[in-house]
Amino acid sequence: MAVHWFPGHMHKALKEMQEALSTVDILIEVLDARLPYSSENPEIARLRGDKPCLKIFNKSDLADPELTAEWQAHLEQDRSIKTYTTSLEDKGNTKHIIELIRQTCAAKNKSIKNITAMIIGIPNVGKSTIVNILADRVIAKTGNEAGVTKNQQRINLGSGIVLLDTPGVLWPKFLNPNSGYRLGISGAVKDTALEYDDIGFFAADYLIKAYPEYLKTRFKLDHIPDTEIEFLESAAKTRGAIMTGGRVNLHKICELLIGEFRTGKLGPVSLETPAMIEAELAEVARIAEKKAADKLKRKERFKDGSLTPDKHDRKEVRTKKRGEQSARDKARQQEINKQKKKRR
Ligand SMILES: Nc1nc2c(ncn2[C@@H]2O[C@H](COP(=O)(O)OP(=O)(O)OP(=O)(O)O)[C@@H](O)[C@H]2O)c(=O)[nH]1
Ligand SMILES: [Mg+2]
Repeated sequence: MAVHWFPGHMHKALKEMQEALSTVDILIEVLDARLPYSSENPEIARLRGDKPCLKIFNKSDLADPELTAEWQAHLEQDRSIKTYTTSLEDKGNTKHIIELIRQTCAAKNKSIKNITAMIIGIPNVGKSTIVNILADRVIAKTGNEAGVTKNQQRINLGSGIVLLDTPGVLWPKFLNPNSGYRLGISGAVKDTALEYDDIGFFAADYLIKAYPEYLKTRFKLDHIPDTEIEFLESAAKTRGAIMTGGRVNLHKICELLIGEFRTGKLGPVSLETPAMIEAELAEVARIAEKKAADKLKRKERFKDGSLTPDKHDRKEVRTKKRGEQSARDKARQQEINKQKKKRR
């Protein structure tokens, strides 16, 4: 089942962000360092216009450092993009964001004195945590679940900078379904909108190929099986995720695997690479092209009427039957008339 979560409050939050935009000088888009592509909201790119935007890779303590560096180099090939990594573990680094905000705004408008920065991004990526670190006090509510911040909140840092914390938002449809799975695995989608078995299978399939050694150590396995189902079964046995009767509790082992990924217990793991995304987007484009071509073909077939083949066939059969019936009625009437004549 594809992952999908775009409740009404996100639509409202996006609208309110758009309304606040005219009072904002710079956007700080917080991305998840473990999934820099999938955590980038296309709605935000649309909303942003030509406002300066800093892209912050947060939760870098949980991500694979080599892949984080690869992603930064990849995105910065576009010279207008500047990325910056940070994490809860590295508060000194996070504070450096204030300097980056000033520099980026000054580059655009030298005379700017008072700056409003809007912090935006997907749910549960650490926006409010960053606000608290920058403010040096707990001022915004944080929590390890998607959808903690419900409304915009203005925080005056003093010295001419105001931060605007915003609720996490996703977008109506994930064009690349794999991005939906990755967002689900990362914790950006509310638990009630997820099937743990689905995202668990997706995660297991990726992890046995990308990080087999981490799984071997964490789940005390002598070797890594070839398929995700075999891995989940072996892991369930070592972790006691077994139901009465001895069957494997797949739901439980999937939930456990996802939990250990989210808390970093598996090791520093990233869920995507630039090469993977390039291949997936090519596949998405191929499917979209095929769909469009099929639609065009269907249109061509029926351009002379709105009837579907079924309806059309049924109408032909009905007309034929009616014709046969009226021929039979006519013959019967002629026979009756003939008999009448004879009797006279
Ligand atoms: N390991 C790790 N955890 C982090 C980091 N930043 C935030 N967290 C945790 O991630 C969870 C979500 O943080 P929040 O700041 O509430 O996230 P948010 O983006 O404001 O979430 P919403 O308000 O729901 O959109 C909390 O449990 C934080 O402690 C980080 O850099 N590393
Ligand atoms: Mg928040």
